[in-house]
Amino acid sequence: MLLLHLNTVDEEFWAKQLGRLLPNMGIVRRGDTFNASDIQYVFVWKPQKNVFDGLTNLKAILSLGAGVDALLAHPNLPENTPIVRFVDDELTQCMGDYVVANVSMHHRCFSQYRTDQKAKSWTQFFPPPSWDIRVGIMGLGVLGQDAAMRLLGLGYQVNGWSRSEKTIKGLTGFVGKSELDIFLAQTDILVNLLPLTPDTQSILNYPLFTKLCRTGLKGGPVLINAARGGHQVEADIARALTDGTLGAASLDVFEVEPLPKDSPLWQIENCYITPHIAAISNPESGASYFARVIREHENGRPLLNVVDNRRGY
Ligand code: NDP
Ligand code: OXD
Repeated sequence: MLLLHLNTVDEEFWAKQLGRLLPNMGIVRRGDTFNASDIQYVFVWKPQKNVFDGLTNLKAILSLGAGVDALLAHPNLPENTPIVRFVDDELTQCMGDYVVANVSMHHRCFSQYRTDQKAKSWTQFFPPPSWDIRVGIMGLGVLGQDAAMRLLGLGYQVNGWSRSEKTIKGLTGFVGKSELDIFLAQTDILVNLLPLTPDTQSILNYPLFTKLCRTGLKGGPVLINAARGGHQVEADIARALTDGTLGAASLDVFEVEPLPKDSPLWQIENCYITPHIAAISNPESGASYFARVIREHENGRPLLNVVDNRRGY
């Protein structure tokens, strides 16, 4: 039996989609009558504290989030129950779209021309070709690799930083803490697609911004963060954008969401804010992914995309 525990999304719609795809699996929602000990799979998004109470026969926890930092911090997370995270083509495509749009916007100096337009100023500056711009992607997982391929296809130079070595055609990879500074020194536009873990918490801070390359983009290096607000120190971003250490930033995620009304980031001209919308998936393709996970597992195959709880992603 599968229990749905999805907050802030249309749980009923997900239940219908999954019911259609898994006709032999009992599907229940909170409020339905069921025996907690019959639940084999629980599908969660922003779970409440009591979600796992009585679920003594769980085979897996299914996470609607691709990022599992909040789930891993759940106070009652059952030990030793595998967590399957969300990996989905539409989500990946949307994230790539977000990254490409923001890299292009900053590379082509749209914010400068917007300012000039408001001032009715005709000031010619020709942005360099994309092959002169170095984009550095932190995190070369599902989303980072896809964004890298998309940017390579547009002609950008792409570097990546990850925990383990990667061989990706056309991309220069840097590995671990010891190579972080060399990676940053070769980065004009920094894209963060790391998971939030104790190692990556607050990694986007002022000292890190000072290590980015200052010569590639006219206005200074750019930060794009579409991963988690916990990666960024917002006071440092505000300071760096104000004193020119950063030329601009595109932020989709924040330390506190929704971003509080009194955050200085709202007022900073060269800060581009979106409300955690970089990537989402529709329930049709999401349900077919989770139905496949369950179906294959019920047929004796290993679970897909299982989180390594010790690593934190
Ligand atoms: P993956 O788990 O597939 O990839 C994570 C990558 O980060 C891997 O390459 C990993 O290295 C690297 N990494 C992890 N820890 C470190 C470290 N300490 N130092 C260097 N590299 C590290 O994640 P996804 O690509 O699927 O997703 C990334 C994040 O994007 C999610 O965790 C989530 O927070 C965020 N997200 C945001 C969304 C939004 O709408 N804004 C939507 C979806 C996701 P290695 O390969 O060596 O293991
Ligand atoms: C996710 C997200 O992690 O939407 O899936 O942020």
